[in-house]
Amino acid sequence: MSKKVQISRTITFITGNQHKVKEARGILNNLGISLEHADIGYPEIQGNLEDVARYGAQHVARRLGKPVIVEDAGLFIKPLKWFPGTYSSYVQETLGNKGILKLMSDIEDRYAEFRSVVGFCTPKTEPEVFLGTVRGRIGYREKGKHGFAYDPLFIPEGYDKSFGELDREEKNRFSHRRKSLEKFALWYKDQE
Ligand code: ITT
Repeated sequence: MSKKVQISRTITFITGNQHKVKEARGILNNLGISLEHADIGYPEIQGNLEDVARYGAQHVARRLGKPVIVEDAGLFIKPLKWFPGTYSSYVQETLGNKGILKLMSDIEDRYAEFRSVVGFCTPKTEPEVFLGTVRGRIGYREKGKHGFAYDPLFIPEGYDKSFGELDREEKNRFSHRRKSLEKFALWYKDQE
């Protein structure tokens, strides 16, 4: 069978977020893929996570002339009509976790999910996207020093601890990022 994409054991992850790089390395190294990191930025178009990841991956793969992944993630809170969602970066920088807790102070329904979409592209192929989701709830206060950004707020389903209270290895076992990257890795290996 002919190869659909050119397989390389090393892929470049384009992100400005060092925490994501550490998590992604932990996940992909276990799956036999090694990651290089480049913080070169890419245009983030208006749209959902898939749109952003698809466009970003294609843009950078063409520009660098090598296979790349990008990842667009967000926290989606149901009683806030899935806010902050695609505005998660902006909201983290402005309202922050304390602002989210304030918005939710009178709200009983705490359901939330983290979503991660990995976009993969090579210079000569069309982009592919892979979605990973983890269900959970928003706590009543920030808990834990691990992780980053929204982690101290988010308590995954079946747990009493927030992502902020789990070490990287434990978060990596079932996080949104684990699921999107694993889907990508399985698809990628199937290209051989
Ligand atoms: P990029 O350069 O890869 O875009 P970013 O930090 O801007 O890095 P995103 O747009 O994907 O990443 O993330 C939106 C926001 O959600 C941002 O504030 C992140 O810090 C936060 N976030 C993403 N993944 C998270 C996770 O696993 N735990 C907690 N917060 C997370």
